Amino acid sequence: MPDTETNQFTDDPATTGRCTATLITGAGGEIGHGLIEALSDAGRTDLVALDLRELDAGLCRRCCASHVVDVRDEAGVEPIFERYEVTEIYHLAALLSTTAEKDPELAHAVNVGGTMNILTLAARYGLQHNRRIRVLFPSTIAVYGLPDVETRDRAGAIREDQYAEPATMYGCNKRYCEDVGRYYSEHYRRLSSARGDLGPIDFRALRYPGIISAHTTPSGGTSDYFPEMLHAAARGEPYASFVAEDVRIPFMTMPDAVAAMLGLAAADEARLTRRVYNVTSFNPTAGEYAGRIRDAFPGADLTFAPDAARASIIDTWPADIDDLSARRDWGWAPQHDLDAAFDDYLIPAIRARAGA
Ligand code: AKB
Repeated sequence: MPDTETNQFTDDPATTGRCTATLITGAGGEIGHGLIEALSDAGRTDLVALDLRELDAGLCRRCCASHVVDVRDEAGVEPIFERYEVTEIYHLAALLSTTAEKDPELAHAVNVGGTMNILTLAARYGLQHNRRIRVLFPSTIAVYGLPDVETRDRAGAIREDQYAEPATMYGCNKRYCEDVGRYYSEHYRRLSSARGDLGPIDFRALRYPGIISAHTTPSGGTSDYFPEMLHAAARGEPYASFVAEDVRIPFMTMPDAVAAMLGLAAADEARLTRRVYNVTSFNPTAGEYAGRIRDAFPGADLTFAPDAARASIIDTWPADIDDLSARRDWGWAPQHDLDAAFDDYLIPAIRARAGA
């Protein structure tokens, strides 16, 4: 896969020595948009973006370079590590749960093969340059596999060590990547006489719930019903939800999802009691979302036409997750509860965009 680089800076790293870089894979995706905006607004000038497609111009201007590269192609990704002194990686490239169920083998190649390439290169170049690269990884509530709806509804808020038996390819992919990330951080090459107390990378992961953005709509996820419903109503279009009114899973806003990843990245490793953390904020039913959306957009044509197959995915996910470990270890706390999500973020941002 050709690597077409768009370098915003004249001081080409190849001639002036290796610039440090914060690598963001899947940069053009939903979380990538929010993360690049937050990092560049915070003054970071070392953002190197990777995606399968060119970044939009606004995002590209916030990065010092952007590369069109397939994370499945190790030979295509490796030049990035040769060209830049990579210090931190946000590895966001992935196929989500519904897409993954349509092509499990492709999902494995992208979600696991792509992650293995990133971990392998981070370890190799980190060891070469005596730098332990920090890798931030978005895992998911899809790593949980509740055996049936009765167990799910009885279980309450799930801790990280409960029911982690995924029932989807996406969940299996993410669960494995969590484990191999921990291996690279704590157990790498156990038989090597040269191994130290810590592995060559500092891997940290968040088990994200559904994420709602005021600005973008995801694709290929099974939690997409809430963003699809909201943005259809904002456009004045009818929407039939593919999940039933009583479906309840944990959610958070995109600003909170980005803040959680930056908070975990900034945490003192010595304070972390685990490498994989739950984070969440609110968990109303799909019907409660519809009610709030109708309040904001009177007359919105929102109905429910459950897709049994997609609903069978979401029935294995928890209705709520326990994020006490994140709150205790590195001070996680969401900015938006349900009321603030609608009143302070979603509706004002959508109205402002409509006005513009
Ligand atoms: C999906 O729906 O697949 C994702 C997720 C919950 O991880 N948004």
